[in-house]
Amino acid sequence: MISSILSLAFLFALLSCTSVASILPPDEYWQVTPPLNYSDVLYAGWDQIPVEKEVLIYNGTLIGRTYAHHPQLLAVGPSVYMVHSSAVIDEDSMGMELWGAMSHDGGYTWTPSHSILPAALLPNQTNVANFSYWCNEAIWQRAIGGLAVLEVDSEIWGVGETTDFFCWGDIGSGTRGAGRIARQLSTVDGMPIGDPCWLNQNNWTYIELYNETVYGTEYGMKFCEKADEMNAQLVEPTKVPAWSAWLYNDQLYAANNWSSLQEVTHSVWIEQDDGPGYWQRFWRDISPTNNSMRVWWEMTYDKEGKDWYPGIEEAYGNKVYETNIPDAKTKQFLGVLDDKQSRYLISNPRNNTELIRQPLTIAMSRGSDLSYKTVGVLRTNASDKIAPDTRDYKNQGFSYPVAVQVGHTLVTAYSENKENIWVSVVNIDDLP
Ligand SMILES: *[C@@H]1O[C@H](CO)[C@@H](O)[C@H](O)[C@H]1NC(C)=O
Ligand SMILES: *[C@@H]1O[C@H](CO)[C@@H](O)[C@H](O)[C@H]1NC(C)=O
Ligand SMILES: *[C@@H]1O[C@H](CO)[C@@H](O)[C@H](O)[C@H]1NC(C)=O
Ligand SMILES: *[C@@H]1O[C@H](CO)[C@@H](O)[C@H](O)[C@H]1NC(C)=O
Ligand SMILES: *[C@@H]1O[C@H](CO)[C@@H](O)[C@H](O)[C@H]1NC(C)=O
Ligand SMILES: *[C@@H]1O[C@H](CO)[C@@H](O)[C@H](O)[C@H]1NC(C)=O
Ligand SMILES: *[C@@H]1O[C@H](CO)[C@@H](O)[C@H](O)[C@H]1NC(C)=O
Ligand SMILES: *[C@@H]1O[C@H](CO)[C@@H](O)[C@H](O)[C@H]1NC(C)=O
Ligand SMILES: *[C@@H]1O[C@H](CO)[C@@H](O)[C@H](O)[C@H]1NC(C)=O
Ligand SMILES: CC(=O)N[C@H]1CO[C@H](CO)[C@@H](O)[C@@H]1O
Repeated sequence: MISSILSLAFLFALLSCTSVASILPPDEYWQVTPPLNYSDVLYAGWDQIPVEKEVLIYNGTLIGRTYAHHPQLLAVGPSVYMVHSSAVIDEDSMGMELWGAMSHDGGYTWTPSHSILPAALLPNQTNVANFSYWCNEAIWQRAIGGLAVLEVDSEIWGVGETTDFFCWGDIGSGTRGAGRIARQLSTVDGMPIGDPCWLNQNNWTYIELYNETVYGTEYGMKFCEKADEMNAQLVEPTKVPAWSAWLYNDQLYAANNWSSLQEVTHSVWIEQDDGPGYWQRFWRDISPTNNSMRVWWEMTYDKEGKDWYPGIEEAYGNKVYETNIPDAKTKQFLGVLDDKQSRYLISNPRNNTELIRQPLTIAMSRGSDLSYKTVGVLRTNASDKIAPDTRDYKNQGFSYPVAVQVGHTLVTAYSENKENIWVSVVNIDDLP
């Protein structure tokens, strides 16, 4: 295949000019045993990872807001903060809000989830109309998704990404990012403190009339005083978020100039005995047709990550290569344990065209072996009672994983059927 010949040429070029040893060819990353068993629809042939606790943070049906995805986590000592998106019916639909909860005990118990960034609606709009209504009326839908939780000067801030949908007439349909909105969270109960404020805006912010929503009329469209500090964190390789206005408004293609990529993972640092260290991360293939159903791979020697996205925002010229890691075309999460040696990939490693997002698994790559050799099931067998949406975008399964280590446990969060938000606490010793 042309793409693998090119990636081998690229790797060979790296080897010959820097004489490093431990760069694993991307198509050798997935070496788990036993291999994926496609006949085992729930477990894919793998064992369940023991979990210390499963906590339902947000029950969409119970709350009457049946859409929820994009959880994000931050741990500060034993406190864990979460933000996630919450919409009344549909994915990324008019009035989607940032919600969140917090735990004081390493993820075992949580406050009820509550609204952090209110719906961005014009005075004549409500968030209850369905997706087709807004499309038929040719009205922009302003939606806010979960992006990050940050600590700045001992303050905790929840950050949402605007993801605004258009769907009418000659312009077709798509998403435009209008910037990031943040709000400080109480370290006592996770509730919002003070007004929401912006980390960045662009021309869409005003075209979509955010200035005539509560963000203008009540909160004055103001930038956060600490916007520079937060923006600086959000370009650090270990913190670059999965989404951005640029990723929504433009395209980022892989090295084959064809595969459309989004939802970049955080980076992990790889030390080498016989060469310089480097950052490594993965991307999700979001190509609407001819999707590779594979995870995509990227690396850089630049310690500050200035020579790749988001330091560079270019559609072409990105050195991102296809791996052999199977993928259900869903968001994944890459992290490293506090030992700095054990890399974990939380994903739906099953290339099913039915878009059933289970099992949700954790695969491990340990020490100098960069391949993923062991894998276990974090969660599977999602409820088949799914509250209806009007976009047909809901999928059975567990998706949008994130994780953070707290002491000797890995606190993970994910969405069930894009409507419930769960946390699973896993003892590090129980990882596969
Ligand atoms: C694959 O899964 C199916 C269904 O669970 C099972 O019957 C079969 O024995 C498994 N195959 C292997 C090789 O384990
Ligand atoms: C969510 O709440 C609904 C309504 O009370 C209930 O039927 C459902 O079982 C709950 N879901 C979970 C996962 O507990
Ligand atoms: C609300 O007002 C805007 C202009 O401010 C208009 O474009 C829109 O059609 C109106 N109706 C709804 C339901 O948004
Ligand atoms: C917004 O700005 C981008 C470039 O920054 C440009 O491509 C786009 O056309 C602009 N949109 C409008 C409606 O002016
Ligand atoms: C909001 O911004 C738009 C675009 O710049 C402008 O046309 C409109 O007058 C503004 N609304 C208010 C209330 O300032
Ligand atoms: C992709 O496009 C770049 C120019 O932007 C070119 O240098 C490169 O050879 C192309 N790669 C493939 C696989 O076509
Ligand atoms: C599908 O993708 C492959 C690369 O992964 C490319 O070679 C092929 O031309 C693509 N097919 C179509 C129909 O675009
Ligand atoms: C899957 O869940 C259903 C109920 O939701 C239960 O009846 C069934 O036993 C579960 N299957 C497995 C293999 O756990
Ligand atoms: C969406 O809402 C409209 C009323 O505004 C209704 O006629 C239509 O059936 C709804 N569509 C779906 C798929 O629920
Ligand atoms: C490329 C790839 O991983 N293909 C697999 C996709 O899933 C089918 C089963 O549904 C496997 O047979 C393929 O090998």
